[in-house]
Amino acid sequence: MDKDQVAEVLLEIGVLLELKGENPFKTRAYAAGARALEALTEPLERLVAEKRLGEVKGIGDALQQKITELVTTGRLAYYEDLKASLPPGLMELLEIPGLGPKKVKLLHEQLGVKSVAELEAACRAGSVAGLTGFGEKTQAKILEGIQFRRTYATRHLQTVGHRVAEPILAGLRAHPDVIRCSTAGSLRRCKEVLGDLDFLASSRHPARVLDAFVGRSEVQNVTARGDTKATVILTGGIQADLRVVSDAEYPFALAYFTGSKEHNIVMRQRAIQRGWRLNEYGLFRSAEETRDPALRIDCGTEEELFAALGLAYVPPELREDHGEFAAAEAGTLPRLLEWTDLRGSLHNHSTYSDGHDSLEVIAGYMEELGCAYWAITDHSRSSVQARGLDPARLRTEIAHIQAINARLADQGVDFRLLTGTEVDILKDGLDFDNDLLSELDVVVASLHAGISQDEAENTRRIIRAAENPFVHMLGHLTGRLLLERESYKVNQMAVIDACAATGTWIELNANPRRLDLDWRLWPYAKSKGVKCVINCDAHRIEHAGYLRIGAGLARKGWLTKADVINTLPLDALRTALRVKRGG
Ligand code: DGT
Ligand code: CA
Ligand code: CA
Ligand code: ZN
Repeated sequence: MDKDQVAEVLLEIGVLLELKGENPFKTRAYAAGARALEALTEPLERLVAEKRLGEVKGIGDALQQKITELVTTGRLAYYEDLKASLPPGLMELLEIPGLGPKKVKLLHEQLGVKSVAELEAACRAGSVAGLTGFGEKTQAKILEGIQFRRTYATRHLQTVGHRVAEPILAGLRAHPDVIRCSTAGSLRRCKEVLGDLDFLASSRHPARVLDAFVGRSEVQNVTARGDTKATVILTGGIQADLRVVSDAEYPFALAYFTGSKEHNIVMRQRAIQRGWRLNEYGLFRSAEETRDPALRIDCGTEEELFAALGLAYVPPELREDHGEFAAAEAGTLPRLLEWTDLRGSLHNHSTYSDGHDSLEVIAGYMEELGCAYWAITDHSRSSVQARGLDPARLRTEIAHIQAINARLADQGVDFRLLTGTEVDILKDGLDFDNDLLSELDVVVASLHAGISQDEAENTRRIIRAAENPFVHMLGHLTGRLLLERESYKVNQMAVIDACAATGTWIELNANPRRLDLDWRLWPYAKSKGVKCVINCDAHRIEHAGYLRIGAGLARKGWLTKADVINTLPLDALRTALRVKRGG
C-alpha cells in the first residue's frame, strides 16, 4: 500500500471509531496520523523498512505498528475487525450532506437506522426531527440530501473516470488478442461529468478479450455478458461497457460509440442523403438497415469515415452537434488548443493563504515542470476561512516573491513567479483598493461570500468588478461545484458582454469540480472577442496537472491557442497584462 492509501485507511479508522463513540482523542489521533503521512517528504516504504516511523511528528506507537502492517502486508486486521463490527450501511450515511459521525451514531442508536433507505423512511415518518440536536429543518435537509445523492450517484467527475479508465485501457492494449482499442462515449468526448465509461476493442477472439475485462480485479459485479459486449460495475460504483468488434468494423464502431447521440443522428442523416446506411457496423451501400460486409464502404479510420461523408475529421471533443457539421463541411474547424501550448497558470494559492505549499516549493516545482511563469494569487482579507491576506501581509508576500525572482535571475533561470491576488468581490466594490491592486502583476476577482438570491444583484457586482481597470480576469464565474453545488444566480451572457466591453479575461477554472466558464459558453465568449485563461486554482503543486484537464474543456469550447492568454510567453504576457491598465 502506498502513502495515500494508508492515509485513507487511517482516516476511515478515525471515522469508524467516532461512529462507535470512542473517545475523541483516540479518533483524532488517526486523522492527525493521516495528515502527517501526507506531509512526509521521504518515501513511506523507506521509513517503515528502516523502522524510523517514530521520528515522524504525529505518529505514536499504536499508529506505527498499524502503518507498518498496512505497508508491509497491504492489510490491517484491526481495521477489518472494526469495519465488521458496524453495519456496512453506516459509512454510506456519512455521504449524505449534513450528516457527520455524531449524527449517524445517534440515528443508529436511537432509531435503529442502518441504511439510506431506512433513514429516508424515518425522515418521512417525522421521527428524525424529534431527536436531540436535529429538528424539522435538519430533517428536511437530510431528505433533500438523499434526493440530491440519488440524482447524482450515477454520475462521476471526469477525473474519476480518467483515473479508473487508464489501467483498463492499458490492460486492453497489452492483451495479445486486441488489435486496436480506445475509450469511447462521454469520456472520449471530454465531458465534465460522465454517466458510464465506454471502451471499444477490435479482435479476432472477442470472448478472450471479454474474459480478461470481466476478470479484472476492479470489477465488483458483472451486470451483463454477451459474445461481443459486457457491462460491469467497478469499485466505487462506476459502470463500464466494453464492446469488441472485428477490425474492419472498428472505425465505424468507434465513431458510433463515441457519439454523442445528437452527433450520431446527423451522421446517419448524411449517410441516408447519399443513399447509404450508417450504423455501428459500417457505412453500407444499401437503402435498408444491414451489416452485410459485402456492401460495406471500406474505411480504415474515423478520418476516412468522415471523408466519405464529405467532412473534415471532427475531434471527439466537438461531437455534440454544436455546429461541427457546418464547420467540417466548410473546412473551417478550428485547430484546437493543445495542453502543451500552456505556459503556466495565473490563479494559484500558497501557504500565505489556504495553499499547501510554500513559494519556494512552488517555484522549484513549476520551473522543473517546464512552466514559464506561475502567478501566486492568494485570497484577500474577507475570505477569512481561507486565511485571506490583509494589505500588509500581501506586501510581505510581494517582497518575498520579488526576492525569489531575483534569485532565479541570478541563477540564469528564465522561470518567474508573478505577484497577484484573488480579490473578493464584495457588496460594493473589491476587497483591496486600486493602489494596492496596481502593485500586483495579476489580479483575479472572484465572488465567494455574501452571494445574493437575486440574479441581477450578483450580475451587477461581477460586472462592476470587470469594469475595474486593475482586474485582469474573473475567477470561477458561476461558483458551481459539479455534482455537489449548483451555480449561484448570475446572468453569464451579460457578464461576457461586459468583459468584451472592458477587455477583461474570463477564467476557465481547471479544478475538475469547477470547470467554469462552462464549455457551452466559450463559443459565444470567443465570438465577442473575450479571451480565456486556463487556471489551475492550485492549492497544491500537484494541481498543476489540472492544466491538462482545463485544456480538454477549452478544446470542447472550440478554443485555439490564440484564444487562451496563458499560452503567451512571459514577455508577451506582461504586455497583455498592461493593456487594460492603459499601459
Ligand atoms: P454518458 O455515459 O451518459 O456520460 O454519455 P455517453 O455519451 O457516453 O452515452 P452512452 O454511454 O449511453 O453511449 C455511448 C455512445 O453510444 C453515445 O455517445 C452514442 C452511442 N449511443 C448510445 N445510444 C444511442 C442511441 O440510442 N442512438 C444513437 N444514435 N447513438 C447511441
Ligand atoms: Ca458512457
Ligand atoms: Ca455506455
Ligand atoms: Zn476562489
